[in-house]
Amino acid sequence: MKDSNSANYEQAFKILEAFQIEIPSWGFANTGTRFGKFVQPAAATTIEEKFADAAEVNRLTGVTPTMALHVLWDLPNGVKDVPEVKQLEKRYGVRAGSINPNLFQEQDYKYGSLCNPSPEIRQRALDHMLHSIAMAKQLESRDISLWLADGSNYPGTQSMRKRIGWLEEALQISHSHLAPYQRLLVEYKPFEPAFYHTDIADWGMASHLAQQAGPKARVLVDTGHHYSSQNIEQIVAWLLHTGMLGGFHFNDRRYADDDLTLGSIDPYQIFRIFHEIHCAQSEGQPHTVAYMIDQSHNLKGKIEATVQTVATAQELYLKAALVDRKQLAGLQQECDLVAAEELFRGAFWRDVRPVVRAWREARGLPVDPLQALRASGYVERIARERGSRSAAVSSYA
Ligand code: AFD
Ligand code: MN
Ligand code: MN
Repeated sequence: MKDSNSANYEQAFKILEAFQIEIPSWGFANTGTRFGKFVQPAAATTIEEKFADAAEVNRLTGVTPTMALHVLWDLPNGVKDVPEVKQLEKRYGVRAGSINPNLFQEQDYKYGSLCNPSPEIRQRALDHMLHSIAMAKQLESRDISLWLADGSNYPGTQSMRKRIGWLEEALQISHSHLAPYQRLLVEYKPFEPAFYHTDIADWGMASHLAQQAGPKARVLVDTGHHYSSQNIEQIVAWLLHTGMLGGFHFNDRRYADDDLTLGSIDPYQIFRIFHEIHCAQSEGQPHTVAYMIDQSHNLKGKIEATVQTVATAQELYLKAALVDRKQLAGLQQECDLVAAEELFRGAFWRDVRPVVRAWREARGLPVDPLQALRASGYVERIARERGSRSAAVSSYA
């Protein structure tokens, strides 16, 4: 990039200036797989520690001003915890971001929450949704980001159609409680923890549910929630075309929802997703697309992995933005396949790290956030301070 005129740098700086991504509170906590957990001395075990870690990531990267909160894990006492969160926002300079209801851990939800055959349990789940929306309002959070684990494990054990009806009703009621500025993001996932059917299994179901819930509902695309051959950027193109794209949970996966660091397996796919968004936005389609990370690493250091994902997202976002869309459209029109592909791939191969480093320097940020994290001693310090506590704590605390 350096060798071309400074206009390129100016263009790239403008693009980077427009990019922000939300980090998940649960990305800093001890987690694991169903086969066990490897606790990390530096893992956060309190909401304050999560805010401190989020503030460190934002200090290093400059593009993560909000942190997604999980209702049960971060606000266990519900609205009573809101004043503490507001204080932490001020103290650490990071805002509460999307609010994630938790309808998958309580024993009552064994056979489902909003889709449970028991009307009492459905009501309990709906009350949790409304409580989550109330908390979001008090925190002035725009997005209520709903992932529903509901489903079944064996054919014939549940009426899938009845569950659709219950879900439609619950989301309509939830939607009616949203403030004018709020949105309900409906996330889909084909499997896990349910293994025969999941009630919101794909983008079509999520889009239907969002459209019938009301005008402030949209679809949330978690990049880990697709079968390995799925063309995610095509799903994104459809959601952009129909105006139903609400945002993303970014991570990477080799099999499905492995929550690996973004771009660690298939960075080209994320580039193609961002390209669809840049195309739509350059054609003037007004989209408020929420970029959020959803990862929680069993092995990598929590903060290191978050910084890695943020930096990777920035680079891929910029690479995709620098595609010469006008020239590409012409080549697509002429069906000049190789030229179109070479232009497209060429943008992906371009090394934007120098211009990202220059942008960071111009912003007074560390040019290499990972290296700055290591040099800061932050992780070693919190490991000493938190070490004894975190060993005793179970996951998702
Ligand atoms: C799990 C689910 C889903 C959800 C996240 C946070 O698969 O992605 O968004 O937890 O609740 O990864
Ligand atoms: Mn997710
Ligand atoms: Mn997931």
